Amino acid sequence: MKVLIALSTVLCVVLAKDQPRKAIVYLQGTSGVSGNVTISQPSCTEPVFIDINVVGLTPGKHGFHIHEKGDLTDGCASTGGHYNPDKVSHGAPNDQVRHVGDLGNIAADENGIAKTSYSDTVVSLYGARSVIGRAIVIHAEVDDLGKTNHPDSLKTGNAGGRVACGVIGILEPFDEPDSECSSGQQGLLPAAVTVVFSLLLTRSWVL
Ligand SMILES: [Cu+2]
Ligand SMILES: [Zn+2]
Repeated sequence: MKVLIALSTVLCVVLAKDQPRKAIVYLQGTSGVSGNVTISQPSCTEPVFIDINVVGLTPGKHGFHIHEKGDLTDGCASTGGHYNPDKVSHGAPNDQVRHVGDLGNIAADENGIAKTSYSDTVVSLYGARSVIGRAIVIHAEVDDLGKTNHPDSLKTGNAGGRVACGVIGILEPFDEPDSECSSGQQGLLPAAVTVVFSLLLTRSWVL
């Protein structure tokens, strides 16, 4: 497993170095909640930066997650559960064990405005686990971060209904290949060729 992670990091560095990505989410809800979120990542080895602007919320904390599907055919209800490729328990953003989509809570002020930004080291816009095409969902209630005795605490954080959602779309188009999308032999070969070629190139410069 560690070898795989190291290998995918190498591939990532080789193929996608210094190619920043930026995503945009237009959030809409049925009860007047709206806003937008931008997710940017300078390169695939660096954390994402998430910038959130939402209005129309009830004052207080609201669960804020990435759900697995970008399907809004039945509003926020059809976005599935929290994005959880590792099939682990729900948690807080800073927990070792958490869903990839667990971004904790956002806090709305007395005017219903939530404006905040932070980084996250688990969410990524690159590779097989990219969150592009999935959905961001804001909940009616506070996410308990998996820390209460409620039966849903370790599944959803018991954050209640879904008050707004939007699909994570591409803001700045990118054309470069995605490192992990070809993590089999098809991907390893060109990567190996790139490494060998750049080594040869370096040597010929030295000589
Ligand atoms: Cu959620
Ligand atoms: Zn979760």
